[in-house]
Amino acid sequence: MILVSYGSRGVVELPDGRRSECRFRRSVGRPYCGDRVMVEAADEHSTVVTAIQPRANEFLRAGARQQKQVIAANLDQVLIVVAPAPEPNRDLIERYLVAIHSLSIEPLIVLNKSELAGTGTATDGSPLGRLDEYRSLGYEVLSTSCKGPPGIEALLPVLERKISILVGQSGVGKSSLVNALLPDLELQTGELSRVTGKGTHTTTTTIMYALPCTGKLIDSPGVWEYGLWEMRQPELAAGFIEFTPWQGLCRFNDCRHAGEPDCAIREAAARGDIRAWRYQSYLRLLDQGC
Ligand SMILES: Nc1nc2c(ncn2[C@@H]2O[C@H](COP(=O)(O)OP(=O)(O)OP(=O)(O)O)[C@@H](O)[C@H]2O)c(=O)[nH]1
Ligand SMILES: [Mg+2]
Ligand SMILES: [Zn+2]
Repeated sequence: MILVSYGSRGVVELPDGRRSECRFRRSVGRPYCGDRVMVEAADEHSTVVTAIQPRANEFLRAGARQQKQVIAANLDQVLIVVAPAPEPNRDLIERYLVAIHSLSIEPLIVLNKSELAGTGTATDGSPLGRLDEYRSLGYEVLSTSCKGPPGIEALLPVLERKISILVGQSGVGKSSLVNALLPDLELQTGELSRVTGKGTHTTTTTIMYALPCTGKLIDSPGVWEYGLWEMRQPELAAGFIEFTPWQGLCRFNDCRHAGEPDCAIREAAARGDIRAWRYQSYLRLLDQGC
């Protein structure tokens, strides 16, 4: 399994658990974090990837220049990390939920820095104030803190025996969570920030770690905006899971739910059967080219 991939080189975990530096051959293609690969010994200390196994899934994003970026492969679940500071951008959680739904894997929402939460976010329409509404839609929402109660205990059972990735805005504490979950691991975050006194150390590479509980945890670079990669309208609508009971009930089979007559989904939103802010979010994502 590939733990880190940068350019034409990376680190691979061998079947016996040892780690080895490896090179990628251009003819084999570039493997990504989480890829299962075949390797050959190159010399005493390094290996060469000779084949990449077919992927169960690829977690993608559209890069800054609208190019396809593979963040990681073969995931079991994605943990969307949010925090009271920095506050999530509008539609960020929706974008992640839609992308994760399209891979048929489990999303979880993690409110980190939860010791800072508590005042003024309950009903003000901010993404954080809506965490209870995500819960009532059926999503699992967990609270953590790396600086005090409730700590990170809530994550332990959900990470067991799974390959999980932490995603979210820069500075919400993804690397701090990894650090807290792997007390024996010398991560640059924490140590480095204490030394430089800068307070933060931005992650630049996606890295997979082995958890003591036999799961794997991937830390990823924070984003400013999560860009969906080539999402078509039906996929987008499917990612809004509460639309499901009304799918197929619109007058037009190819209804985009954006103002067409006799649109069951728009009517459900007008009645309040679909939350208006979720429907508005759908319309914005649709407008942005889905
Ligand atoms: N108050 C508080 N601060 C936290 C908590 N978790 C992390 N931090 C702080 O938040 C800052 C950013 O933490 P990181 O772990 O580097 O954040 P990140 O999400 O990995 O950021 P990127 O790598 O840029 O994506 C650091 O100064 C941490 O000490 C928390 O639970 N509470
Ligand atoms: Mg980080
Ligand atoms: Zn419709």
